[in-house]
Order: sequence, then structure tokens, then C-alpha cells
Amino acid sequence: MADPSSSDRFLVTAALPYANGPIHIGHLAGAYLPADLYVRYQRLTGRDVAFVCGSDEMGVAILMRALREDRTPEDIIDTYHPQIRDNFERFGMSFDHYGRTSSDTHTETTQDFFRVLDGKDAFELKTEEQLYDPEAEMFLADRFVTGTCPVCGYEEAYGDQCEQCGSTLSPTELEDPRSTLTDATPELRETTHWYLPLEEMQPPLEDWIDTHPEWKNNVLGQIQSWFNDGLKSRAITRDVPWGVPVPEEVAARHGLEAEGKVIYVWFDAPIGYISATKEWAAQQGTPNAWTDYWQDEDTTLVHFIGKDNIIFHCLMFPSMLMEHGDYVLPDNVPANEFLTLEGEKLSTSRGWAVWLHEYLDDFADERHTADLLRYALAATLPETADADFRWEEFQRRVNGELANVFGNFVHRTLTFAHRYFDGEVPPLQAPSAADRAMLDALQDAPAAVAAAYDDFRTRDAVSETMGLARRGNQYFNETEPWHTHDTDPQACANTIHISLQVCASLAVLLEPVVPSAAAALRTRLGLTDVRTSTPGPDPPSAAGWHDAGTPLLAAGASLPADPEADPLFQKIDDDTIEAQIEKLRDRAARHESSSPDTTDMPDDLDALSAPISFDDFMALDLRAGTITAAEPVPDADTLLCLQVDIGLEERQILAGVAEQMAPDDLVGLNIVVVANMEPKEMFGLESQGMVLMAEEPDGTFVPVTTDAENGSVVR
Ligand code: B3M
Ligand code: ZN
Repeated sequence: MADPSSSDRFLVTAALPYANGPIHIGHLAGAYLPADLYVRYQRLTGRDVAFVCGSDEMGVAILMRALREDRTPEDIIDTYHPQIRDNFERFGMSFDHYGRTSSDTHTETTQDFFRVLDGKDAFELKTEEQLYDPEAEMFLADRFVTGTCPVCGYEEAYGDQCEQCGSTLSPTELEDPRSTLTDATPELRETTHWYLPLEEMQPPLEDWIDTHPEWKNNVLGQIQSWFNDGLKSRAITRDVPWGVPVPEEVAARHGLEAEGKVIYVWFDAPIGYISATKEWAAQQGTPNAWTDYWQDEDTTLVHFIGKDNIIFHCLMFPSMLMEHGDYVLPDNVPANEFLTLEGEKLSTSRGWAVWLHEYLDDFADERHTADLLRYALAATLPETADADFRWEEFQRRVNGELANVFGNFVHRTLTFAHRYFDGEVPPLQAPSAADRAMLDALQDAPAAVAAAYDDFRTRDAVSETMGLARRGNQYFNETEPWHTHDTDPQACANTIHISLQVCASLAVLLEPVVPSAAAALRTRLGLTDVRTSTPGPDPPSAAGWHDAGTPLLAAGASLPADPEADPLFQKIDDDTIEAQIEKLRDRAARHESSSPDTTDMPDDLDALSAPISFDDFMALDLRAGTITAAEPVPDADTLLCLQVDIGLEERQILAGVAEQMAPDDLVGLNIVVVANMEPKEMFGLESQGMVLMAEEPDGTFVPVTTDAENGSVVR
């Protein structure tokens, strides 16, 4: 199969995570990991892909967390947005752009959209009685109210959704409602809101969904049950103090005041995909290019989400897009079911989750840290039904599959090539039946794996790919190069030639799942001219996905790696796995005995580091100093450039705190400086030291301050 032409344009989105807490494996398995694998695969085929995501920063979920912690919503999003973005990067998420819905572009885009729909009279205005908390003096939208679910009787249902039975609710439908802010029993008060009349949209939505029989059954099933119940009008504005404001002129058009009214988060959040695409296009220097992805019928639009977001992406957002008229509709919404953990439902409030940043820290010493979780999770995705993540299964996948199958195959192949063939690709001559069978299997692999990715069968794609490594190992065993080396050197050469070709193909085909290990393998093979799976153009000569069915290495080519090179993967020992299980159980136990208000995040601290000697400590020159000036660093979002008086001299220090602290917060602080750091250049500026800061478990930096005179030694 030939690579598709570059006019195949894909716009791929992954659900925007709320910036009110860290990412855990449930999020990864629901939307992010399958999206990243799909996108990387598409890029390797040479298709034109824009992959966008961003933080969902509006709405009641953010406001609630802020109120509960007595912080501002800005403070909450400014804490979690950079954390989520950076941890995604560490995990290898290859977004073209990761935006945030507090951006000006997003406000404008959302308000424009709202204005256009209002201008087309796509909305209804209704004045109705809504729940009002007389103590908090606020209308109780969405999660500000809990009560008994009218559908299943669950007593802790929220005003927007019952987490027990999944029903979408409105606050007035709850029985025995209570304010989550004050526990008060709400009163009814009249207020006017904009509604999206989904019942009128049902016929066109049904016609459109009928054109997509290929969608996943779990998605079509949910949509059908919504249709069976009959879609209902949904309020798309709220009376809460946080959100994208209703544009004044739109309110005025209806003789209303915009004051205090914001657009419902599920109206603005999907528009976040559009804003992110606009920001990306602008950064590329082609500000109008976003329209190619959103408004040109040739685009394939794919939304990766978890199953709790199906209605919004399959019915509500499409009806907004239809009403607007200028936009393409999604081609597929491959929603996943839920991931459970060690047999139990994931729950952030019970502390039953594996948080991404903790995994990345705990496993930082392993080779290809992110790849291990990517592989184990990708092999366990809840694609058609809920699936369970178990630490022992993780260990089995890493040790039994990545290390024993893939890693071992690569290791023995390269070892033979170096030991017996001078580190060169030996020639293939007069291949045997076994050789030809292996080459045939190799030839079939790219198309088979591609078919699985194209069908959103990510798990199958991963097991098909690992199947090639397994097949390679079998072939190696069958052809016994350790014997043929003495008895039939050409047969041995053929085995190694073909095994090297299989390794090279794996270095391409495994790239979406284990990008770090695949890159390491390409280095060992000296395989350079291949496409990348990350954003950015590739040279036209670069080999791509479908070239991986044919030999990628020329006979005689030399292999750069050391024959005794470390294996690609290390095995994970039992203690490491037990420690993770224990950590999980400990945390759940602690959460059970603590107040529910503080339970939403991992509360444990970093483990203590290995001991150092007294001399190691004394090698540090720590000095008291005063920050005399602080300025942003052009092009570096995270850095501030500080001038620090350390008594003996003035130092320029770059500190990665710009996302949390304003320059004014820092000037005048008496802090502690590591004064004997080697100078380091960043963004054209020299940094001559470090300012000590404590990092709280939620990622907040707190400067270490002292009253000592500048220049005093800290020890
Ligand atoms: N933030 C809900 C969630 O994280 C929401 C997704 C928005 S996608 C446009 O499940
Ligand atoms: Zn319910």
C-alpha cells in the first residue's frame, strides 16, 4: 500500500482536562494515550495532522475547587495548567498545540460563536425558577448542588450529572437538593438563560449519526439511548462568577443585562479545540490555516474522549457546529470506557488512582520511563468495555514483553551482528524457506497494524506490533544462528540480515507506543532517514510507515552501537511493584480517615533521597541574598531573570517560576542562593546560580527566605 498523499488532512483532539487537579492513568487511558498513538501513527504515514488539546479552565469545576480552598480561580488554573502541560510533555504527548481556555483567543472565539448562533436565532431564552443559595447569595448551577438522583436514587448526585448511573441532570430535577457551598436547602428564584433547543436538533442529528455506522458500538449505543429518551433543551448560560462572559450586545439584543452571566462550560470547552487550532496556526506564521482544518470538507476530524463526554461531543457540539454552518463535523468520536485500578473504580476523592507526575517521578530511574506506562496502558485500554490496570500486570508487560520479547530480540540480533559480522549488516543470499517466511511476515506488518489504528483498535495495533517482535524471536530461535555460524555461515548471515531488518521495522512501527525506546533503537541501527512522529516536517526522502514492510537497512551498512550496549529495557523488580501497591493502599486508608474536603489530590510528599556525605554537603556554597530586580525572559514562558545581591557581588539568576510568580512578588525577598553553580546559558542569558525554593506537593513554589545579612554562608 502506498503512503497516502499529503492532502489527507487530519484534525485530532483529545478532551481538554479540567485544570483543577493532576492527571491520572484513568485520563490517560480514556483519551490521551490512544489519541497520541493514533496521531503518531498518522504522522508516520505522512499524513498532515494537527493535534490539539489544552486545559479546560472555565466552569464550575474550577470555581468549586477555588471556593473550597479559599483561593481564586485564576490561582487554581495557574497552578494546574503548567503542571498538566509539563507532565503531558514528559509522558510523550505529541500535541501540536496545548492551549488553555482562559486565553483571549478562546474568549473571542467562544463569544463569536455565541453571537453567530444567537444571530441565527438558534437559541431559546427561557425565564425559569432555579435553585438559589440564600446564604452564599448565588444560583446553584451544576456541581454546586447535590441531591438524590431521580433516575437511580443515588443520594450524592450532582446538579449536572449522576455519577452512579451516568444520567445528565439539571439541578431542579434533584430530590432533596442541598448546596455544596453551605449545605443550605436552596430556594427557587427566577432567572433567564439561553438554551440550546436540542429537541429540535434531534432529527438532523439522527440523520447525521446514521451516516456513521462504523463508529464504536459503545458510542453508538449511548447515542441511541439518548435519542430514545428524546433530547431536551439545555441551558447554555449560567449565573456564576467564573466563565466566558455572555457578550453584552447579545444580551442587549434581548433587552437583558449580561452582567453576572457566563457561557456554560460545555458550550465553551469544545470551542477550545478551535481556539487551540487558531493559536497553533498563528504560531506557525499562517494565522488563517486553522480554517483548512475546521472549515474544509476534506478534513478528517477525530475527537478522543472518555465515555462520560460522549453526549457533549456527539450531540451537543455537533449541533452547535451544524447551527453555525461553517464547520466540519466529527468523522469519528472513538470514546473509551473507564479504567479501573486493581479491580476497583478509580476515585480521586478516595485517593484510588495513579497520578502521572508521581509515576514519572517514582520510575524516573528506569530506562524509557514514559514508554513503560505507555506500553502497559496501551495494551490494557478500556476500548470496548471497562478494563483493569494492575501493577503486577504492568510488571508482566514490561518484563515479559518489552524486555523479554522486544528488548531481547534487539539485543541478541545486535550482539550477533557485532560479534560475527564486524558491526555491519551482512548480505542476504539464497534465503531459505524460513527466511522468506520471515520476510513475508515483515511485509504484511505495516498494513495490518495500520488497519487496527485506522479502526481505533489501538490495543490490537499494539499487540500486532509486538507480534512482529515475537515472530522475530521465533525466527531467530528456529534458524539457530549460533549453530549456523559454524556449519553454514551464509545461513547465519541471512538470519542476522533479516533480524536486523525486523529490528529496523520495529523501530518505526513501535514508535507510536514507545517513542523513546524506538529512537534509541534507531540510533543503534544507524537508521537516520525516517519520518518522525512528532510535529514538524520531514525530508521527502525519509522512510515512513509503509516503507517498514521492506528492508530499511542496506547490506554492508555499519551499525554504530557498541555490541555490549545496555539492553533497551531494564526489568522492574518485585519490590518496586509492591511499593506501588502499598502506596495506593496507604493513601486510600489515609483518605478514609480524613475529611472529604482535602482528599482530591495526592497528598504524599516526595520520598527522601539517598544519603550524601558531609563533604558532599560542604561542597555547596549557599549564601543569603536579596532579589533586587526581576524581569520576564523574552520567548521563555517559564523563566524570570533575577538580579540578586549576594553581598560579595551581584548575580544574574534565571528562575523557572514565571508561571507562578509575578516579578513584583520576588523583588525585595531575602532568599538563599546556590552561589557556586556552574554558570549556564539559557535563551541567550547567563544564569549564575540558583535560588532555593520549596516545592509543595501540588507544585507550588515557596521561596526559602532568611533574615541573615547578604553574603552570609548558609550551612
Ligand atoms: N473538561 C470534562 C472532563 O475532563 C471536560 C472535557 C472537556 S472536552 C471539550 O472529563
Ligand atoms: Zn443516578
